[in-house]
Amino acid sequence: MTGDDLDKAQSGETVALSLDEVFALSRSVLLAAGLTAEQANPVARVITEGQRDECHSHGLFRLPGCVQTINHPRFNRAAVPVVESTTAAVTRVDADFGFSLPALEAAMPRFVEKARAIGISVLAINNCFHFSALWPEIERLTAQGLVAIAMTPSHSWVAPAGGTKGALGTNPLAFGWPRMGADGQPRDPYVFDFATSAIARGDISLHKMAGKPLKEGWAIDAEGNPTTDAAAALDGAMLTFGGHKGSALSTMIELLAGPLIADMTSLESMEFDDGGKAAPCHGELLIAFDPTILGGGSRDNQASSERLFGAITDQGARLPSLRRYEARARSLAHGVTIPRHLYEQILALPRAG
Ligand code: NDP
Ligand code: PYC
Repeated sequence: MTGDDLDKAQSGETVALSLDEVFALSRSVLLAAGLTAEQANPVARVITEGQRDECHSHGLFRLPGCVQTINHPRFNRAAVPVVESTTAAVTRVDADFGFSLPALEAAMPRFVEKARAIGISVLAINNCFHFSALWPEIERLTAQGLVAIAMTPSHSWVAPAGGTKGALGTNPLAFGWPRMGADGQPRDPYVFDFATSAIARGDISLHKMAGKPLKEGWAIDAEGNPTTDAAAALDGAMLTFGGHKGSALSTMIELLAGPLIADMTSLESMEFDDGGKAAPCHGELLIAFDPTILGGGSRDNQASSERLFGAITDQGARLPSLRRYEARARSLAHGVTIPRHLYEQILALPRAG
């Protein structure tokens, strides 16, 4: 907790929670909403990790939306993921119309084992409701010494470059590279995880709640005019980052984590939702590489990657995830603070036990 956070907590604007309290609160709300413990535990863990790393759009803020998702008629509260080992490189897991995270957990051992055995492993998650940031799963893979990529569509809230209506999702893309310190000990991995929209939709909602204007270039209103008003943006369409480049990258994610793995695009996910305002339901694609096999040991991949990271940081630029790692250290030492209105919104939800 920073000094500023402490002031706000003392003035009553925010509420201080330990990480154990964040997990217990999340779990009890998810159980009361009707999830099994097998579904609730991985979801509560990722919400806690999001709050711990001060990723406010994907921490406790997501809990009311998870309850809304669980109450959607197409959500399966008793979902049991089914893992299918398709080829030497490919694993598929059917999430059974539950959340993505329990399916990922069920498939993870086989996914990792295949990367270790043949150097590359592809995991297709199907039929999953998806609300979470991708870096927690990327970090699970880098912790095993693997290089990893993950991507997923969402709902069609985002206009393509040159267009005026939602056709693409906010489609996150995440990448992780494991790092070793000079002492041979693992250090925080290089990880980026970003929406291919100019900003995550969750952040637009947070701007609306805080009454803050959006940056120019993030969104257009329902008539297709540029807007910095969060409510108008939520009714209109978001824009991709980087113009036509983000638009193409987002389209690639639609194709790879949609039709390629026989799952829904963001357009189809939005139709499937049928106005229920649940988290998007679709597929997710993950790829893991074992650097010891791909590099064949012919070159010190850590020395050259560290040289590259040094060339970035030595000129004052920062690596992605540094903000998160600093927030994590703070939260592990002192817990987190959340806005009181969010805490009260969560306390108003039914809780188990
Ligand atoms: P941001 O734009 O805030 O950050 C994107 C990435 O860039 C992060 O890895 C961040 O690291 C890094 N970064 C930010 N600023 C800098 C900088 N100055 N120098 C170097 N690196 C920097 O995130 P988004 O709004 O695009 O996305 C937020 C989250 O939303 C993601 O975790 C994503 O997975 C999630 N999301 C999930 C969706 C889903 O369907 N499940 C859909 C869309 C988004 P750091 O965190 O350390 O700042
Ligand atoms: O913030 O864009 C977003 C988002 C969509 C699904 C989960 N998060």
